[in-house]
Amino acid sequence: MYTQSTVASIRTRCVVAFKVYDIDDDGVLQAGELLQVLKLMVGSNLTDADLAEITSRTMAALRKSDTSSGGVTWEEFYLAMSSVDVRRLMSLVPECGSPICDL
Ligand SMILES: [Ca+2]
Repeated sequence: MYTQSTVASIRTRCVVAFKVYDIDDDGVLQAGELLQVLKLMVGSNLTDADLAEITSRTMAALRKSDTSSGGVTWEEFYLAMSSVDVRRLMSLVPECGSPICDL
């Protein structure tokens, strides 16, 4: 059970993560954006085929509705992130104070 402050922290981390992934800032996470961020995160440790597979699976897991763009809305993203061990997942997102949080 999360405390109210932990829930707020999780939401803040989700907001930061969504902003990182939503490169064109249109409010929808597209597969191409997720792929670009994953490439930056893993460098050459995975093949393009592996990254495409991870992107496809992740988008399918995040998407709850059939949006016209095929992307993932903020609401879908937050709902998905709230239903898993978010603290563990979001440990990949740097703490605020790092340059990536200055979005
Ligand atoms: Ca976008």
